[in-house]
Amino acid sequence: MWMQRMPSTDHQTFLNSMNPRFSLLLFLMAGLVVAFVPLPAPPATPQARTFEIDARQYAYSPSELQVNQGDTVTFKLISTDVVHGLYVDGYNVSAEADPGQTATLTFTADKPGSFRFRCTVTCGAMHPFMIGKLTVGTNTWLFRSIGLLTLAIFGTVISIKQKA
Ligand SMILES: [Cu+2]
Repeated sequence: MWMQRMPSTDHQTFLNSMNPRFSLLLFLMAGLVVAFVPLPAPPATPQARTFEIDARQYAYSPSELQVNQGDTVTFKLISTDVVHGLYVDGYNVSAEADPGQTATLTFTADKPGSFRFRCTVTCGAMHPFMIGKLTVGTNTWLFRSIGLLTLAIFGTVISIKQKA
């Protein structure tokens, strides 16, 4: 016997007709897209940023720096005791400052990610541990987390409706 199916007029009908496993898969995929699809351009306007970094045995101060992708970054490396260097992993740029002197290093932070910077001059026993971290990022994680949160709320609502 042929049953004529009523055209679905509201979301409730559409959602109820969806296989729960299929909709779960759909949401997982949407979540992955939101989390990992690269955005074409950094949302922040590039700026010129200067950091004064004190170098002494065996630490940089500050040792953790955060810039936005595209920024023109200048490090003023100030050695306060012995000769120290600073080399940024991934960017292959470096500077070396004599005691009491300042060395300047400028580069464009065009690659996103976390990069170690390290001393290039053997300045003493703990020299290998003289490292810092430069984070070149955008604000995309904020947008991505908002997207994921929205998806999670939708997913919860749908699964509740399907159980009802
Ligand atoms: Cu050193």
